Amino acid sequence: MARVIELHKSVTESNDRDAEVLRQELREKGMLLINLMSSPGSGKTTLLSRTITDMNHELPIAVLEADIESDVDAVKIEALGAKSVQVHTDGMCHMDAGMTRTGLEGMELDGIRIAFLENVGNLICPAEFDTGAHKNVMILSVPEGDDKPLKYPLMFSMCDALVITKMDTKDFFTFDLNLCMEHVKKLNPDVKIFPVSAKTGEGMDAWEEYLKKEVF
Ligand SMILES: Nc1nc2c(ncn2[C@@H]2O[C@H](COP(=O)(O)OP(=O)(O)O)[C@@H](O)[C@H]2O)c(=O)[nH]1
Ligand SMILES: [Mg+2]
Repeated sequence: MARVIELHKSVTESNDRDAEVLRQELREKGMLLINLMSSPGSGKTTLLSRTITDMNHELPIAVLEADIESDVDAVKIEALGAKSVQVHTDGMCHMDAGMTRTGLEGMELDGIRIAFLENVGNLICPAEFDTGAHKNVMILSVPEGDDKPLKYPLMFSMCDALVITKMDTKDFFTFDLNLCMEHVKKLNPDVKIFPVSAKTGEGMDAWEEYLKKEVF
C-alpha cells in the first residue's frame, strides 16, 4: 500500500502566481520538478521506473503519482526504492499548482534532487494548468501514431521536451519518426525530442543526460 492523499480543487483563483511561487521555492531547495504528461498507457510509469533504476543512486528521485483513483503506480515506484506518494484528484483531469504543493508536502523530500509529477493521463486539461514545474515533458508512444501532434497541438506546443517512447515497437506500427518530429517542430521549434524504448533501454542515455543538465 502506498500513501494516498485525497486532493480537492485549489481554492485560490491565481494558479499562475501560485505556480511561480512554488517553482521559485523548489529552485531554492535545489529540487528540479518535472511535469510528465501523456495519454493513459503511453509509458510514463515505465519511463520513470527505468530512469529511477539508472539514476536514483546518483540523483535521488521522488515521484508524485496523480490519478483519479488507485495506487498501482506509486506502489511500483516505491518497489524501486524511490520516494513516492499517490494523490487522487477528486475526479479532476489535471493537477494545478496548489494540488502539486499539497502532494509534495506529503513526502519526505530531504536530499531529493529530481521530483517528477506523473500528471493525470490525458492530452487536454494538463496542458492548460501550470503546476509549478520547471520543465514540462510530454510522452508520445509509437502506437499512438505520428499524426498525434496535429490532433493535440496545445500539448505539443507547450512542452519543453518530448519523449517518443516504445521505439522497440516501431516495426509493428506505421510510425514515421521524421514526419512526427517535423509536425512537432512546426508547433514548437525549440522542443527537445528523445526517441527511447524504456523496454530495451534504447535512447535512455540522451534522456538522462538532459535531466542531469537541468538539475540545479
Ligand atoms: N514495448 C514497450 N512497451 C512499453 C514501453 N513503455 C511502456 N510499455 C508498456 O505500455 C503499457 C503502459 O505503460 P505505463 O508505463 O503504465 O503507462 P502510463 O499509463 O503512461 O504510466 C505497459 O504495459 C508497459 O509495459 C516501451 O518502451 N516498450
Ligand atoms: Mg502510470
